[in-house]
This record gives sequence, structure tokens and C-alpha cells, in this order.
Amino acid sequence: MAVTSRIAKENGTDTGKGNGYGYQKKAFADGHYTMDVSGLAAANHGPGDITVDQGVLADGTHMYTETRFGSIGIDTIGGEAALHLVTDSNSGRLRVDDAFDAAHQVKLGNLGDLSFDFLVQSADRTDVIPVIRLTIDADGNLATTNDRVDLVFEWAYQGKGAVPQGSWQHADLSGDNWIAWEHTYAPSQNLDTAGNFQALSVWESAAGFTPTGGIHVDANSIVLGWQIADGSGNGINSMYLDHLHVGGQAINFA
Ligand SMILES: [Ca+2]
Ligand SMILES: [Ca+2]
Repeated sequence: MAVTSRIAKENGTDTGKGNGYGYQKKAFADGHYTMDVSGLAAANHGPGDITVDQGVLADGTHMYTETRFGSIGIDTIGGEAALHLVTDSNSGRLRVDDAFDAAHQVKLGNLGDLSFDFLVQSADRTDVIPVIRLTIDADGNLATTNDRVDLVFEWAYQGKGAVPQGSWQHADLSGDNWIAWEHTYAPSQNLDTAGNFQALSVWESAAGFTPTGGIHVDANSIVLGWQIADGSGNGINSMYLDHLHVGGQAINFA
């Protein structure tokens, strides 16, 4: 089934009726809106990452999935339709990417909200929830691309103990000032080493931060999009994610 998406009401249940273009403009007016995303599905139970272009969404952003030894879908749990990530083995690797269009690209210092709800149904590990990665142009000059990095937010580095399982939880990465580390692309390296873990407030400050062996990120870096990630190395798990807020964009998987 193809992905469908629509700009929903900012609060309450979207009945799907009476929300014409006029309402969509209203929803966009303050820069904050909720978009329902339905029909997202991708599965690959073999080795080798398979990338699928899931198309341009109603808000102009562009969604992709990557799958290996697992599946991505939207299922209902606890009465809420949500993104469902299932890995088959410790080699399972799942990604949902959303690339921002020019209207959504925002300076890191102006990002604001970064939060989501999650439910871990089952997991081999007790220190893993869906990982959020912000894709960043570090120097804020889109004409140069060898400075693209990800800021990676993982539960295991927050000092929050074991992940609660079986119930919906809220992760407020901006409000709780989550710690993130940097992944660089040129060359590809994970700078998740001592001294390179910094709180979001540091990365997005005017002074910013330069990881050892990495690239300087600060308030003027530009957020190019986001990624939800599960694995590899996470064992077998079944996890749900919903109500992802990245700046003015909120996604309700429906
Ligand atoms: Ca939902
Ligand atoms: Ca650049």
C-alpha cells in the first residue's frame, strides 16, 4: 500500500472531513502542524539494505525507508496506530528517513521541539528504544556537502536506566536536553566516544561543539531532516513510535 499523508488538525481527532486546502493553510500559518501518515510499509527479511523511496508527503518533505532483517509498518497498539519496527535478528537494521524541503530546513538553534512517544513491546536489550538522528549541514552552507553529519540520540546514553516495556512513554529530547553524539559521513565514523557526548543545548548553542575527529556544529548549522533508526546490534525487538515532533512538524502515524 502506498503512503498517504494529510495535514491534520492541530488537536483532537481528525475525522477526515471538512479539511480543505483552506484549513491546511491555517494549520501552516503558525509554522506548527500535525500530519497524519498512513500506509507506510517496508519489509526485507534477508541481508542487504533495501532502500525504498516512499514519496513526497503532504507537507513537502520526502520520506524513505531502509530495511534489512526486519520490517517497518503501521499497526495499532493500546488503541493508537503507530510506526511499528520489528527486527528479526541482531543484524536487523531499520530506518525511516524524512528529508526536509527548503521550507522545513531550519537552523539548529531555532529547531525547538524534538520529542516522540514510544512503546517497547519486546526487546532482547533493555537499553534500546527507537533512535532519533537529526541530519545536519554543519556549516549552514548548503553549497558544501562534505560537512554533513548526524546528531544521534540514544536512550543508553541518557542515564535513565532500563527502558520501561509494554506501555507508552514520552521522550522529550529538547525539554530534557538529551545527550547526542555525532556521526560524520566524510569519512563515515561514529564519534560515540568519551568526551564527544554533549547535550542538545550545547550542540545548538552559539558556541556549539567540535567533537574530537569530527565537525563543528552550532546554532547556525541547518537541520536537513530526521531519521528513526533501529539496529543493527539491537537483537530482536518489536517497538512502536508515534507523535514525532521535529521543530514545527509533528507526525501522527495513522
Ligand atoms: Ca498515531
Ligand atoms: Ca555545508
